[in-house]
Parts: sequence; C-alpha cells; structure tokens
Amino acid sequence: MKALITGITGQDGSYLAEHLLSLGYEVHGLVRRIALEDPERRFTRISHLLDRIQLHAASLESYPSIFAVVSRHEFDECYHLAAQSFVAESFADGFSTMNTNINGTHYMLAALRELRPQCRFYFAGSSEMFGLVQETPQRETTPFHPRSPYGISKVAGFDLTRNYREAYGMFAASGILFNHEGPRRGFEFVTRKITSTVARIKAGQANELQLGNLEARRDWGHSKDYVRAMYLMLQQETPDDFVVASGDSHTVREFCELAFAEVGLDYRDYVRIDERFYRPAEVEALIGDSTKARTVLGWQPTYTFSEIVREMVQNDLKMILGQNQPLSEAVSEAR
Ligand code: G4F
Repeated sequence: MKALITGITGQDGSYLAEHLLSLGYEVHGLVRRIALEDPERRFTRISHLLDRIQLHAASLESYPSIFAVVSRHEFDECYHLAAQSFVAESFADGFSTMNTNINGTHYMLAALRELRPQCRFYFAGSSEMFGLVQETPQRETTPFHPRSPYGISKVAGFDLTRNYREAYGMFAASGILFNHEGPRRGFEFVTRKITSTVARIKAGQANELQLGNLEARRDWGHSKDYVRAMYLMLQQETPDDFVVASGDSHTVREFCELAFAEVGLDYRDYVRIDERFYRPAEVEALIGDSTKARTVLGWQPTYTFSEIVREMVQNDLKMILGQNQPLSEAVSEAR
C-alpha cells in the first residue's frame, strides 16, 4: 500500500508516518520546498524516518505542483493533514489561512479525482468547527458554528470532502478531531507553551508564563492515539465522518496546575494573564462524544489527561536539562 501524507513534518504527520510504516506501507510525504531547503529545522519530527519515506516538494497554494506529485505515483490512500492550524494566527491573517486550508483541500481532491479517483482520502476536520457549541457533548450530528477563520476554513474543507464523496463517488472521509497533543506539539499551542515554559522555569531560564484565557475548556487527547483513528477511517467499507475525542475535558488552568505540579511548583506563583493572548471570539468549551468511532472503528484512546501532561513536561525537561537543547530559542521563535 502506498500512502501520501500532506503535513508529514507536523506532529500528526510524523506519528501517522510511523504508524503506516509499522504496517508495511510505502510512505510518501508532501513538503514545502522551504522544508527541503532547511532540513535541520523543518524535519526534526521525521529525521529518524528520512531513510524510510519519500518526500516530494509541492505547495498547497499551487494546483500544478500537487497535480505533478499525484500524477507520478499510484497512491492508495491520501491523508490530508497540512493546514495553517494555529487558530490565533487565523485571526491575524484570515486570508492566507482560507487560501491554504480551503484551496489546498480543493486542489488535493481535484487532482485525485482527475488522476487517481480510487485513492482513499482523509480530511483533517476539527472540533473548532463546533465553535459556539450547539449541544454538549459534540457528536457527528451537532451543527457547526465556527468562531474563527480557521474554524470556517475547516467547515469548508469538511463540506468539500463530503461533496466529492457524494458527487463523484470518491472514498472521502473526515475525522472531526478534538485537541490532540504530545511531545511533538508545536510551541505556539497552549499545552506545549505551558510544558516548555515549565521546563524553562525549572531550569532557571524563565520566571513567568504569560497566558490568555485560563478558563477555556478542551477535550485533550494524544496525537499518537488519534492518528490510529485516521488510518481506521480509511479501512472501512464505506466512507464516513467520525468524531475522535477522549470524552474528558479540562480547563487551561487545570493543565497549568498539573504541569507545574509535575516539577513541584505552584502555577499561581508563575502564571500571568496577558490580554494579548485572548482571542477576538473564543471557543469556550469543547467535549466530544466519540461513540461512533469506538463502535464502528473499534477505536479507543490509550492515554489519560494526566499521562499526556506528564509525558510532555518530562520530555521538555529532558530537552532542556539533558541535551542542552536550545529550547528557549525554539519557544521564542514560535510566538
Ligand atoms: O492550544 P490552542 O492554541 O488550541 P485550539 O485553539 O483549541 O486549536 C487546536 O485544536 C483544534 C482542535 O479543536 C485544532 F483544530 C487546531 O488546529 C489546534 O490544534 O488553544 C487552546 C485554548 C484556547 O481556548 C486559547 O484561547 O487555550 C487558550 N489559551 C489561553 N492562553 C491559549 C493561551 N492558547 C494559546 N495558543 N496561547 C496562549 O497563551
């Protein structure tokens, strides 16, 4: 089996590549040319896989570049994970978020329809699509009410995917994934921002953590668990959409409390509220009902919330204390 992963250099892409390789897949990745030119920085999550995967340069903003890659290989499955995925950035530049996320998805679907219609397609939908939630917990039938350009772009990608399925009979499925984290998470997302700063405070390299809304509530799972659900969605007899969630929700404050406690500190001594990190429109509380994924796919998560926090803090401590890694540089670059 040959799989193409867009966004292979990201957290989910790297875990998914490992999973597919372990199942005997030939794994291909779509990367921006800039990544090929700057491999040291851009390939950190997949450096251990480079001799086992094939990378192709293409841009989600260029249909011809996607068309060229799809025309050269007979892919059986395509996992479309690449996107501008940082919600706060989508408020800063909604235009490029829309362009990359909506057109990029459309280009992938159009190229596959033209060249390889039998290729199964996975779209990375998001719980951000529920936004101002219309019911709790959120499930596949819950109406969408996105609250950010990012959320709007994901609703459009979700609708495009469903439309290709209904109009052209393609095997196109969407995962509606709730927040998923892990040691490979980008530093701009709140969980990694917290755990990396906890490590820097413990190492004496920082003395406070500036955050926005501490009361926001998320259903946090582990990326490693969630990529298994992506794979399972493409192994079904018929294409469908699935909520992937832990069913457990916690506030940003609770995440801080556990992360600081992991190194013997009290978060109240270090966390400062900074209005800059509030969003113009917030998604206050998300919690998913993944009954369908659990019954139809036979999927279930293996990590608990506290295990995720512990693994992320311990990893950041190791990076900063063990290997003299320039964690502070990476962190400031991400903001
Ligand atoms: O970690 P976040 O930036 O993730 P967010 O916005 O929930 O989105 C993530 O999960 C989605 C799935 O639901 C994905 F589709 C998306 O691509 C991304 O992976 O923020 C989580 C919460 C927000 O409510 C935010 O307002 O944390 C709050 N928060 C408070 N202070 C902060 C901060 N978020 C960030 N990034 N930085 C802060 O200082």
